[in-house]
Amino acid sequence: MPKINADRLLSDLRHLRSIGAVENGVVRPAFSEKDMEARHWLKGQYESAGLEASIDGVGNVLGRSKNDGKALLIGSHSDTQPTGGWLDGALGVIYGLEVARALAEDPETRHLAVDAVSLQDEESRFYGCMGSRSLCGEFTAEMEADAQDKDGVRLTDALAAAGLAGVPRERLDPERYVGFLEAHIEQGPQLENDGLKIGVVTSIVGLGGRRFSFHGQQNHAGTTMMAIRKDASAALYALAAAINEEFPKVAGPRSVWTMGRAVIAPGAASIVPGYAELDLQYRDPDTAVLDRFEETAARLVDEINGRGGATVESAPTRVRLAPSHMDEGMRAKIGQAAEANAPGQWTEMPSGAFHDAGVICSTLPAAMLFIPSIGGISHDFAEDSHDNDIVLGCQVLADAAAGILADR
Ligand code: HGY
Ligand code: MN
Ligand code: MN
Repeated sequence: MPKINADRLLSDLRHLRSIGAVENGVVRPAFSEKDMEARHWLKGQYESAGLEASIDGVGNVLGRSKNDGKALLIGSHSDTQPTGGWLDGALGVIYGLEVARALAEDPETRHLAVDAVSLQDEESRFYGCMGSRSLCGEFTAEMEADAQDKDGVRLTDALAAAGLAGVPRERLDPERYVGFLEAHIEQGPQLENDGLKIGVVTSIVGLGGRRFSFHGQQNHAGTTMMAIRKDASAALYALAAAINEEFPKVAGPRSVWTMGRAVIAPGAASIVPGYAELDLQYRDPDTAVLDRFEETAARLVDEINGRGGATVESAPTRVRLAPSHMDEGMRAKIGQAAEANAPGQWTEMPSGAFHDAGVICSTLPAAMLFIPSIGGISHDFAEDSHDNDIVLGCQVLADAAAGILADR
């Protein structure tokens, strides 16, 4: 079976980490100067690995094998959260590069076709999984025209600044591929807590989000009696409390919801706020639960509007991402490779994080593997994994890739 080069793998991961490094983490939001620097570096690495490489019109970096026959696409995303960890996405991108090289260096597998990819804006600066949606023909002109980041930067301007305006956009050809493999850090505590080394992903959560905008009357905090106030922040707090009260009644066993962003304006202690915003994100493996969250939120909004104080409007912050199931045959190949490399130290598990595989599975058979996250921490500068777990995960992926391609 192909042997990955551990030193080369770790050296490339550490080089990618250095692009946008801040303390122990990385700040490389989609289309930022550091993001594009990383993408141009990756394009060079793909070329050095013998792949035909390109950066498409939304920033996806694609390295295509020159070998004949159906290919396996392997990768993830190299953009990061605003305060991102060094492995979220980057692990799967560099694994794709390393697996392409390892199979090319082994006489038994050098005829097999591995394409490598770094997808764009998985972390939703403008649109969650924009790059994989674009590859699958699911990023429409309307979505693009409306897209702007939390600071009001328009996507069209970011594309132009990154030198991508008018650049052709790639589309995945289902005839070319046997499937898509994505490796990722678990971003949770299960593998580490259970003393396991590999997770074979069974399903990926679905995800929805809404932004609530509160419109009140800005006024003096001393002379405006409580009975006549139209306090936008009071309505925000009331809605947030009601969500935390009502959502558990309609939730499933793996439901999560987060209100991670709030704006209260003008944000002064002696002013009754006239405007506020609250972002809500909710996730569940079951579409029916996501529907119930949306129905409950709509009911609570109506109740707030019925009170006569500040009024609230509700709008989606993203196109909902449906729950998805990974390909059984590819999962079995990952399981066989895990058993060969880490006997008894692997498990099948659902993903509470969303991933590009959850989009690409609508176009190609897709599967994922996880490696352990130290302390289960992610989306934080403290995110990390042990070197031996990183190296083991890549070897498992290489063996799984060889197994999948051998059957094509
Ligand atoms: O939020 C997520 O699940 C992914 O890490 N962007
Ligand atoms: Mn992430
Ligand atoms: Mn990720």
